Amino acid sequence: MDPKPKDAHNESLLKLFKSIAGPDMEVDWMELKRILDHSMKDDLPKTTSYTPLNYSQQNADYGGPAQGSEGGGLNILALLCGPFCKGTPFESIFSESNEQSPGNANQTKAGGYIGLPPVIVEENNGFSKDVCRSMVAMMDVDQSGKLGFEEFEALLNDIAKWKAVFKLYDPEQTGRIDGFKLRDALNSAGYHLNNRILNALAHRYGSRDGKISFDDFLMCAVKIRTYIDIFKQRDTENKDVATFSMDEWIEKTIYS
Ligand SMILES: [Ca+2]
Repeated sequence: MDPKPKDAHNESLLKLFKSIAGPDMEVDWMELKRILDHSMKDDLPKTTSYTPLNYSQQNADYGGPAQGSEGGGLNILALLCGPFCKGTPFESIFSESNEQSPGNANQTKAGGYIGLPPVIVEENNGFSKDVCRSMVAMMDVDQSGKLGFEEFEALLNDIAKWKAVFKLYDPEQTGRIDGFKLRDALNSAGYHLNNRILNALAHRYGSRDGKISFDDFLMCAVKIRTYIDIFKQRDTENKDVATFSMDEWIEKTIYS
């Protein structure tokens, strides 16, 4: 038996790990984001825009860049905060925004909505903070808050496997797969889940047009893997039954 190939692979992985981790020899979520953004930027979808729900195309009038760039956020704030801010220095902020767009200004005679630009979801800033944090939390067996070499190696192995699976169902490399392919993709990754779970995952990780992007798929897979592992640690006799106290359950799942 010749252990060389594995050693060589291990050696280069250790080198990579050291360069990412720095002197503390552990990878935190920001370091993970940096390396994932760098090495997988082509696997992520580009910026995507979604047409607003109930959007009436013939009434399309974006109502000027100022409103558009706020995405209606200030109006909602005014609605929610206006009454609470009466008599405070913040009152003027909300009353100004009210003047620009009084109550029903967004609704046309035909009942269509104006002043609503398409929803733009920025997907070109790399992996989300949340995905990176979750990946660290879920692989962080010793709960140090960061990934040591073995934890990092395990994560990279999983990512490599899931990336290969994702590519199978995204042959044109758009960075997104159809939600209805999620079952097949997860089956290929070795996870056989019932319809209720698959539906929940499609709602949780899908976008408005029912697509699931690569980083969301990774998150979904990490989560499934982690929760199955937590369960199996307690289901030692393989009976599909595990027992936790509430404290234990919260402790096992909260850092995820
Ligand atoms: Ca750790």
